[in-house]
Amino acid sequence: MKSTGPYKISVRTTDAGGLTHDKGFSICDPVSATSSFKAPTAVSLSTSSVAENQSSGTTVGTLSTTDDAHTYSLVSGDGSTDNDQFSITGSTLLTGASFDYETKTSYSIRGRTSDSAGAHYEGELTITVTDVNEAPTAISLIATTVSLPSSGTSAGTLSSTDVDSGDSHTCSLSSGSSNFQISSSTLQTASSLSAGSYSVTVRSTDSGGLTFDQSFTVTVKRLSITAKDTALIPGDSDSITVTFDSTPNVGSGYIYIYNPDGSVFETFDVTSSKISISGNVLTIDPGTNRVTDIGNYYVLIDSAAISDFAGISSTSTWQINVFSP
Ligand SMILES: [Ca+2]
Ligand SMILES: [Ca+2]
Ligand SMILES: [Ca+2]
Repeated sequence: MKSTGPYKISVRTTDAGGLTHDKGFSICDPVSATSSFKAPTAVSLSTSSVAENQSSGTTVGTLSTTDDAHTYSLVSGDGSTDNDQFSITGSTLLTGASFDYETKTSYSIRGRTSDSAGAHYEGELTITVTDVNEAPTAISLIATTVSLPSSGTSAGTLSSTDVDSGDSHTCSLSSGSSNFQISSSTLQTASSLSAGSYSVTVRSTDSGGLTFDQSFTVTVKRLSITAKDTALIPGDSDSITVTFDSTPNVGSGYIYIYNPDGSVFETFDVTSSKISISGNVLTIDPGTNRVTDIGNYYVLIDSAAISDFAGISSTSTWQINVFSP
């Protein structure tokens, strides 16, 4: 194989008087001179990941190649699936959108590097999206109606929604009230509440300290009596009825009717067949037991006998006057 030069030659000129002048020249082999322009053989990126939620136009990294003096572009071909999500300015690769790690974690692009002689190289690049902690987006409360609460009565179980897989949360009371407390993930009443609607705001804090607040309305339900039988005659076989402001539900316990002298006239297990409920009306059927004494009988109801009802513990709350017909 012949040398590729450069070749050095010297040229002499001689005039008519025999005087001379020498000048040196260098000559390159035109074939080997062209072959010294090596085509680029790779395109690489200084950083190939970008955090989610960054604005469009965020720098991913700087493109480089094995040769120098290049221009870069995105071209279609193998691996160009996500070219439309990026752009190139100079040698900088920029995002063309805000990425969401939870939706898509990896993007594929195809880039071309071209040198000044028109030679080029194309390669596939993978851009990964890195996860960033995001705030919880919701808090759910399974139940929001509380029946006959005392302190510590559950108002429901709290759970948090968060796009970050596997994130953990702690709930606390953001505002609202001394009426409630949180034990583990349970919202509880902090005192005995009267019937009505209560607002409470719960804050969920994720493992990264980001928070979300959500307000709930907790309805406290307590049955109250709107009408009751208060008069009987001796030997009366009528049942005794009591009407509540909404449908009572049988719990466990007893209803007692006392004689005027304070002795027990009859005891009814609320689950027995002598107690029936139709709509808002609870009926007590004394069966064959007939009142005989003239005077004021009174009724007591255990606090747990009927759900949502506080019971009757005062002898003066519900008296039935048995009078001479
Ligand atoms: Ca996200
Ligand atoms: Ca995230
Ligand atoms: Ca989170």
